Amino acid sequence: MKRREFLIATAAAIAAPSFPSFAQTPRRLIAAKRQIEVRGRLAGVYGLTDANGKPGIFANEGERFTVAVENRIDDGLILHWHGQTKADATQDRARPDGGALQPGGVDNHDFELTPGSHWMHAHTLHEQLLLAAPMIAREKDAGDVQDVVVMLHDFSFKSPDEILMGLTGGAGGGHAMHGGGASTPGMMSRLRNMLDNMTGGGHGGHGSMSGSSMMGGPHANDVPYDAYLANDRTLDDPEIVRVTRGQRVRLRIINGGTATAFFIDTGALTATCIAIDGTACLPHSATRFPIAQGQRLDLLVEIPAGGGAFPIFAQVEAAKMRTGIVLATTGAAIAKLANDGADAMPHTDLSLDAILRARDPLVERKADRVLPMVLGEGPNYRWTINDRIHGEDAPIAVKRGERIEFRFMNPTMMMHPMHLHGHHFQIVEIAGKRLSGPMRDTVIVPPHMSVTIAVEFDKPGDWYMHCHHLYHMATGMMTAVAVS
Ligand SMILES: [Cu+2]
Repeated sequence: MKRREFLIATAAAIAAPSFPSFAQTPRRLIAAKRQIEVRGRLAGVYGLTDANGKPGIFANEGERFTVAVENRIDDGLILHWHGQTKADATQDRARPDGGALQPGGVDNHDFELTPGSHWMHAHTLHEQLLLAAPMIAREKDAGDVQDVVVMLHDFSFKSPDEILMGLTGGAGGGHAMHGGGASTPGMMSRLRNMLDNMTGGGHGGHGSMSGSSMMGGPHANDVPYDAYLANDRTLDDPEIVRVTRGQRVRLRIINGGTATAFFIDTGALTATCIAIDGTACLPHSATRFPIAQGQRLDLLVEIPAGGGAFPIFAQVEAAKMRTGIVLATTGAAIAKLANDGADAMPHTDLSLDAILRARDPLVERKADRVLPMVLGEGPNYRWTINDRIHGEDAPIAVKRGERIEFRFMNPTMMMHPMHLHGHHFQIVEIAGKRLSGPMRDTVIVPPHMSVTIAVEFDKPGDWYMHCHHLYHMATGMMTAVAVS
């Protein structure tokens, strides 16, 4: 499919005022190669589209994901249904014994879609090649709003393997799936001491590209990207979404970036956050919102009666680079937008999470167990959980019905967006302070901070828990929870 056709199909899909039932659309999803144009150059990437070339799915609450997934890429495919809490563990290839769908193969799925803004993506380095798509079940109470889906990506003309080599310095690090590398006795206690002291700085042993980590400050953006994309486009040629004066628009923003956290900047429009990670929260209004890798933001904005053009930016944390889309009424003049914002954004943190409250929080009760999860870093870009890379780890055994609190502690200099498969959880503690926070499936764990999440394990099976920074996951920052 030509880029223009693809873009037209995308625009038609996301700008339609009402949606046909998913059940009436062809129930196929095809993972295949495609080409896009980035900053004047053609790039070979992957896509996940239905038989009409529309990326991902947009269905309605209550509908089922009864879909045949076809693998038309020349490699094994491991897809994750991110945020689908109603799916059995066996529906997800991204599990310890899930294997890969071989080229030419078909997987048949059937489960009830979880309402809200979710997404699907490769659970491998293929994610860097844009193997990701929206997976949205429009809520019954979504009301008379225009839905606009925005998928963010970080983009490189380098292959994901080259990027990984650059990070590990070619040392191979503790590559996931292969194990290897001994865990150091005493490392845990040293990490804990470091966390207790919260002295900041002074820890070395970082990968070759991450020198600033050794200089003491928090560190982000360890991959030098060529571009940042919103719905496959840069601000050189952004998507223009036609909107109506006085109409409310629900932005459903998905951070499909592999190593990049953004801030959403709604500029002249005050936005009301009504859901995060696909779960409803009490309304909170602002113009700037953090969104880490894997997270989603549902923002309501109202187009002024006077009309106009309204850029919605996604700017990289701790940097000026940005991408975005433009909401525009008919006839509005659309100014050229710079790829850099005027000022650098701060680092992402938990200040939004500290304010947000879940619409449907967990019932308050004491956890059955509290488990410490120390996020660590070793030489040559070796990222660990409780001092182990995936492959050296043992799954965390949990009984069905248990409520577990995971206390993430981060003595490293990078933020880790920690994601649990198959469950939403509640944030119940930030930096030692208890709270009844939002429900999420991916939580920011800032450098030198602790944050605790509560999870009700209600479904048997093995569920991955990992950092959603793709290269942290690939080099070891992953484990599994085994629910029996
Ligand atoms: Cu990480």
